Amino acid sequence: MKKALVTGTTGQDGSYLIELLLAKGYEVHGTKRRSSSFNTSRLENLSRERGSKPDNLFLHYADLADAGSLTNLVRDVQPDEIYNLGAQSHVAVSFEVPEYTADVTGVATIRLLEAIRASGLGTRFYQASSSEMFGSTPPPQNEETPFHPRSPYGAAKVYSYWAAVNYREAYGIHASNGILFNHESHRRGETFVTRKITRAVARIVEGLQTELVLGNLDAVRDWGYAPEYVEAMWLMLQHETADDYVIATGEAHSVREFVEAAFARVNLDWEKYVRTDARYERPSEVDALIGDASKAARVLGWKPKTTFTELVNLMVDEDLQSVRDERSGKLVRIDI
Ligand code: NAP
Ligand code: G4F
Repeated sequence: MKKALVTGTTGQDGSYLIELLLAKGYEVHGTKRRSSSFNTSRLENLSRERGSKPDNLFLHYADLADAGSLTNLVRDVQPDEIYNLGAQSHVAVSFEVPEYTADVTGVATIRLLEAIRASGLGTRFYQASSSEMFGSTPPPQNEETPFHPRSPYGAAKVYSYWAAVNYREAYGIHASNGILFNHESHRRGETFVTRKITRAVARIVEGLQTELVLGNLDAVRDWGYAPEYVEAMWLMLQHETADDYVIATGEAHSVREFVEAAFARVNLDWEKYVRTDARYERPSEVDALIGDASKAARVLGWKPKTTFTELVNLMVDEDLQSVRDERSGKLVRIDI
């Protein structure tokens, strides 16, 4: 049985990756952070489906800012694969907490790579790199496109990207970067723009909210469906040689188009509910990200399946269901 160690298990991607790895028969070890309130809600459906925590899932307290916690975990678990998904992942927030973001989203990658090097175990390493690294370099972006980050988050991800490349070249570690473009789902954090929109649409329909306040509606993103993107992470670590891959749909839409489609799903005119406020704009914006994932298709056989409209519809539908369940008292919180 293969063993995987995943950082960021309580996040959107972590929860989908855990499900994938468990389905493939892995023993999965995940990190979670101490929090004053429950922070494992995204893992709850695993418990709910089975009636208890899956036998092959082990959650450990660790923090990416705490080298000892990471080194001890690698030593104790002896994983075949590490997926480094943990990060301060919010671009706007990174302008408010730049040093913390540099540490957790940047330097922490070296902590994990050093733990692998010290262990001598031959553990394979996945680094959650980001299209945000391309920043102001115009689209389409692929593996050869130069980086020009536009946020402390983007700069920290560039540091981690090169750390993974360097440990591959210097020490022969099987370290791969997945340069993932935006990917969404109903498990997406509520303050990222897609989920903020679909949640607002559901709450407006249910009479719990009257307006939606956003920032820059002209930004263009390449939005895919998260469960398909974690499959690409796994494929990278199964490949004989480590390498770097762009994962994207190649289809571009503006925030305005996302808003339009989400309100259209419930037959509402978005212009009656949406206004903009400069407080949601960033000191420097990334105008357009559109990925060319042809290398991943050619080498890994990975291709996106869910279309933009399907993604918007499924997110709106799930949020409507959640709001209705919550109102009827159906949602029960279980800590895992
Ligand atoms: P997410 O939902 O924000 O999850 C981030 C995870 O990191 C959470 O589990 C969080 O724990 C954990 N974390 C934060 N600070 C930590 C710390 N100091 N120590 C340990 N864990 C910490 O992010 P996501 O959307 O799943 O993205 C996964 C990864 O892919 C991130 O590295 C992100 O930057 C990167 N990425 C995401 C996208 C995208 O479109 N989603 C695209 C490209 C790259 P808590 O739950 O306790 O906060
Ligand atoms: O949803 P967002 O916050 O995602 P962003 O900044 O593209 O970052 C996400 O994708 C990256 C991959 O490219 C990841 F690496 C990163 O971890 C994260 O998952 O914002 C998308 C766009 C931006 O241009 C933003 O300015 O939407 C615009 N926007 C407009 N109004 C807004 C809002 N963004 C947010 N979060 N909230 C708004 O009210």
